[in-house]
Amino acid sequence: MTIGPGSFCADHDHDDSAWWQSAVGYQIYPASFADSNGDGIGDIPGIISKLDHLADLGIGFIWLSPVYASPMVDNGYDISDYRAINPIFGTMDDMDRLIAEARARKIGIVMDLVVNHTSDQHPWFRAARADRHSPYRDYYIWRDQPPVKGSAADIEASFGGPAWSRDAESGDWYFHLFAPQQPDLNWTNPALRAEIQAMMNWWLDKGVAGFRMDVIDLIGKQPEAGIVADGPELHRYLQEMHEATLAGRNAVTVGEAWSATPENAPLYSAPQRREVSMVFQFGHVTQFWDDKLGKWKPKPIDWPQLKATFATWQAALHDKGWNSLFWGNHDLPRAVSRYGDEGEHRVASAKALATILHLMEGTPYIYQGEEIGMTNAEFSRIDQYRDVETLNFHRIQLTEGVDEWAFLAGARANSRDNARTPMQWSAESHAGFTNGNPWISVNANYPALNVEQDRADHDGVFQRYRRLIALRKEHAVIRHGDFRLFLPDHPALVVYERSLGTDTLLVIANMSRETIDLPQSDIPAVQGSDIMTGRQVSTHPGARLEAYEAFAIWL
Ligand code: TEU
Ligand code: CA
Repeated sequence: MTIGPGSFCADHDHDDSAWWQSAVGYQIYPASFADSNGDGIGDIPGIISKLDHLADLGIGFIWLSPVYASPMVDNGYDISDYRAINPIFGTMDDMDRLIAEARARKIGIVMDLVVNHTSDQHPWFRAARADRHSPYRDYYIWRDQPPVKGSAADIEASFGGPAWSRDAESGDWYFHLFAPQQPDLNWTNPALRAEIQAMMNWWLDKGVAGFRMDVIDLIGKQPEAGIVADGPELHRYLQEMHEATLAGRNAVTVGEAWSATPENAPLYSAPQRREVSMVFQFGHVTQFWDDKLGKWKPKPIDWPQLKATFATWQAALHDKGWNSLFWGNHDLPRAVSRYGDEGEHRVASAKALATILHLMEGTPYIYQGEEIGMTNAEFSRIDQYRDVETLNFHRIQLTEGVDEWAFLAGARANSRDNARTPMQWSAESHAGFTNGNPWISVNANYPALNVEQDRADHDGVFQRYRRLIALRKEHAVIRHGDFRLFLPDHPALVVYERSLGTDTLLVIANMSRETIDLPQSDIPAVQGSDIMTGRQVSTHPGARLEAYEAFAIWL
């Protein structure tokens, strides 16, 4: 294991892997985590006050969603100053204190690096639109005419509508893959790239542990050729960035890459290529979206398909790169609502999901609230939503003839706001999140579903996560073992083996509401104790698994 000045290493048996291969990440969405001053918006002092909860869980680093200066059109993913903190979240002193307090608990802070685009309020864009001859003009992407309908450059923005908007000041058209208030940066400009690299070094020098790179697979875009993701220069930019900022630092980096495939993912994370530690890949998410209406018309989860995706990714990056492992984030529905059972079997299914994810190879990420099995927002009216994407698509799809109820059903399942309701800390008012009025409603289930309640349950979700995180640090086979899937076609059983040297771990989960007796199969038949709970379990044919029961046993 490499231990450098900026490393947040865990105590485990020694091998030559990087610190972030034994660490678990935890994502904080600051507006919804903990509010310290009663304005209804979570903030950095709030995060500091909850660090002991995270240290106790055992995480190695926090991925902090954006806290930079921002007009908050996209909740901070529209940055107007990369070196300033948004006053609603606190001050730079608070930020420095967060880095120090986290480090004292062996937790690294991973900043969200949003450099595909800036806010339209960023001084670069203000200068660019004010003066065609400004050196900042070329930091963005311009056209003097809108693209011809149906031509290659006629691209649709991710939040709906055309990706080209007219700038009233200069009269020209600028490119934006997200909201019009999020103009895309022109990465072909070397001066722009150097500014981004300098900014990254500034944060690294402050002591942050690394970066989560927002939609990083888009920076090599060539809009005129209709190329958006995975452009021809993408990997050259990432290698240049690594060389200029990360080389020799021992940081962790994770690139968000919706276009990543099992074939091209090693290009990012193979160690010798010196790009990023790993990418977030979304095959397991998008495979259950509608071909036409996308996330707004989700398909039911099909476990054989989902297992096949995981098995493919495990094999694709084993010894060739590194996987990230996640069920949710601030853009996705709650894990237990999407892949488990948010009703009767909430706790059991949350633990089963944790088990099957955390015992695979890769760096697992926990999205805030997942460690207590928080559920989707359950909003039923459009005025309860805050998310720009949800509100835009509501307008667009209703115009296109989709029924209000159908859209709301899709949003109920897949809107980004499902994961953005406030963290449920206690049974006190507003779930202990704030003394004021939360910016988005707290889920009504908080009196019975909160950190205090779940942590007190030794069979609860938190204790399962805590155990899984500890096991990863203890056992090299969990970090680096070979992966083998059993019963690929079984509709509900998830069974796999991890093996390294003489250690073999068998993981079994029933991902359904029914009781299942293990079928005759090639699963090794053993009896012994579950490594998570110590209770006696059996893998013999006929052994009974209750709804969402999950265990792991040494062979
Ligand atoms: O998300 C990338 C992105 O493409 C998402 O908007 C995604 O397409 C959508 O949620 C699926 O419906 C990143 C951030 O995670 C997201 O919060 C930002 O809004 C977006 O980039 C723009 O910065
Ligand atoms: Ca606040």
